[in-house]
Amino acid sequence: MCRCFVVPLFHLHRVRVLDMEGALTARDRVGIQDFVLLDAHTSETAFLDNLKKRFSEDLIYTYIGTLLVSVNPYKELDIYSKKQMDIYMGVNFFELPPHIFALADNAYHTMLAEANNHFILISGESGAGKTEASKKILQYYAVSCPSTTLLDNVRDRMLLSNPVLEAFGNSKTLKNDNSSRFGKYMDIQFDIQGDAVGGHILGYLLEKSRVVHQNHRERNFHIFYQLVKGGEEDLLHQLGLESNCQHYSYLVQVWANWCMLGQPLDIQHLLGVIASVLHLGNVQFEPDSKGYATLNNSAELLWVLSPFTVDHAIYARDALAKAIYGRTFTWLVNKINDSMENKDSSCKTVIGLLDIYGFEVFYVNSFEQFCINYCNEKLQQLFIQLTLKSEQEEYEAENIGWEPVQFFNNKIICDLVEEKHRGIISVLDEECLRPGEATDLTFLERLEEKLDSHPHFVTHKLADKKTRKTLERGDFRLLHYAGEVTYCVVGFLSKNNDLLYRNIKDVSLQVSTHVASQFKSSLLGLTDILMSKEPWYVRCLKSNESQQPGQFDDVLVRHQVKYLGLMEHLRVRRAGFAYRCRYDVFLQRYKPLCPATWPYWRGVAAEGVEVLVQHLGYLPDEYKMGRTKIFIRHPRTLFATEDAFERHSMTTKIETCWRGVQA
Ligand code: AD9
Ligand code: MG
Repeated sequence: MCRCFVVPLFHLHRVRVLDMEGALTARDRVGIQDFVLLDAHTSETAFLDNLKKRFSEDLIYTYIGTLLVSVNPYKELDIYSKKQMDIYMGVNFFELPPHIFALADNAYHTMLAEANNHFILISGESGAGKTEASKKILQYYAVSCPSTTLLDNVRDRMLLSNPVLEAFGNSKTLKNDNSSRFGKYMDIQFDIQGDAVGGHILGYLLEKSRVVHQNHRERNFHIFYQLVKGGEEDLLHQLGLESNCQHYSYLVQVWANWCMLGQPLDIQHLLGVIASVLHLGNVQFEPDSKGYATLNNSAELLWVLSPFTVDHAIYARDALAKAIYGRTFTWLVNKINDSMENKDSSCKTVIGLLDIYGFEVFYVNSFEQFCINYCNEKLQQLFIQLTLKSEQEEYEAENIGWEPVQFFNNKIICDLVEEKHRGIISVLDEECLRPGEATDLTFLERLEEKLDSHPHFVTHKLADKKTRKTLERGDFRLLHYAGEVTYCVVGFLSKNNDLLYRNIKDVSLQVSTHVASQFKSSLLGLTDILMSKEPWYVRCLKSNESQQPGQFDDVLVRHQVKYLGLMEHLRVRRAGFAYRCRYDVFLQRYKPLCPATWPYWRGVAAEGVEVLVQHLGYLPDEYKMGRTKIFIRHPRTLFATEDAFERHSMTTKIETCWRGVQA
């Protein structure tokens, strides 16, 4: 029988099982817990092998330095209990196996120690696990941070805001049964003692078009099914609804489960509005003798008289339904904010959580995918700027020379979308200012004129012979950082206009603006919010397309590793120095390895470290002494030191045991 000693290693994020009979070590079996410590010339294949090895052992988290990579397991893992939270509370990042709680805890303690604001950027494609990750983080703060009864109320509301917003903003898509159809940024507010005292949410671009149209095998927003299938009989009667989803043109399938927040009266009104949207969907039109639309059934909760053709009337009906739903969603976000916002000034710092729709590629991609993918480009750009910036700043602060790293900068694609006059959004807005003349196809022609030689923009007309075969005449293709996406221009103008016909606006709504530009400015606002805070990253990977547990699709994961720039991030983290550690921490761990530092070093920690590494035989090229930290160039140097430490600990343990036996 083999005997194993499990030794959790400080800094190294790996639990090594020392197999006394020379069998498989844990490192071979469960992989390395931090990619920074993989071999210096890690290939993409080695990177994937490590992820896969860990995934097969249900170890879904791996670090790249302080960035957390998470692979969606598509099954419940017993790693999110209160007990697990307690284990991670206040423990050094590197002492325990990688976990979303470790990242949440570290952001929290750094925020307290440095009294500054932080944010956690969660990214990855649709279905990769972003929303689940953000919920785990929120739970961690709500459950683990110090508490008073007064605050429990606020925390409950913060937790409750999730299912409520998901009901109104999430839906089943082909990629994800619970896909977020809006972007969410949530500030969790902390007071000076570190109590979570409030929250504030910003919502981004709800996919309103889903109210009136869903792709084959997709659904409308959950709330409709929850109301129709889960609403009590009295309520349904009052709202004039039937408990049969098939009855409503805007709905296709069933959804149960119902959760709400707020005052009873608000809820009643809210449900009334939701019901009116359903009724609106059932309003049918017929042409009269002059060709004008007449209503052939009347909507009881909202109705409009209009000299429209039938097509125009349907368009107006759907536009009204989308606008009502969009505004209801904004109202709901405001209501939730009112209920959990901390109004007194005791709130000191915040941790922002960003969970935004992931990069999407469908068989047919429209305006919505264009906005969603543009948003992901912006976040990737921010990630590049902040990673390089923070790395560079740390080197400068520590007086260590900075060595530039080559990486793909997606700024060129962001510019392609957002540049003034020439960018796609500008061209779209200009076309929208030519009502009656401009069409989706003239928009495409304008793009072709302005972007004919752009390396990331292709259309049927601009493509070479081979590529042309893969493009329809009404398409344009963007070469995103995450891969190619072909967009069909149909509907771009009307969706960008998001205009309601004049008389409807007069009845119930105010003037609306072009959506893509609005979205662009709200993204710029978000970028400003994030740039003023310290970043933490969770990169979520989708393990397979069929949402099955235990399946690791190599091609799919490799693609995500590539476009999320994980290899580049690893290179940045390793630029010059793979590892760094504060002098006092380093000395505390390794001082037993040198007679001059054991059991105490009475001088300055930096000098103790210098004596220690000299004793260990570090060559001058292998490390640098910064202002507060030692920087080590290669993982192998650290591994050698760690091995020496393990041998030392083992010898000490055996000696202690032996003395015990003798005594
Ligand atoms: V989208 O861009 O909103 O379409 P997300 O948010 O990235 O997408 P989501 O968090 O909704 O994906 O995860 C999709 C599904 O994967 C969840 O409904 C869970 O069934 C599953 N999942 C994700 N993360 C975990 C996890 N840590 N443990 C278990 C998970 N299951
Ligand atoms: Mg989501």
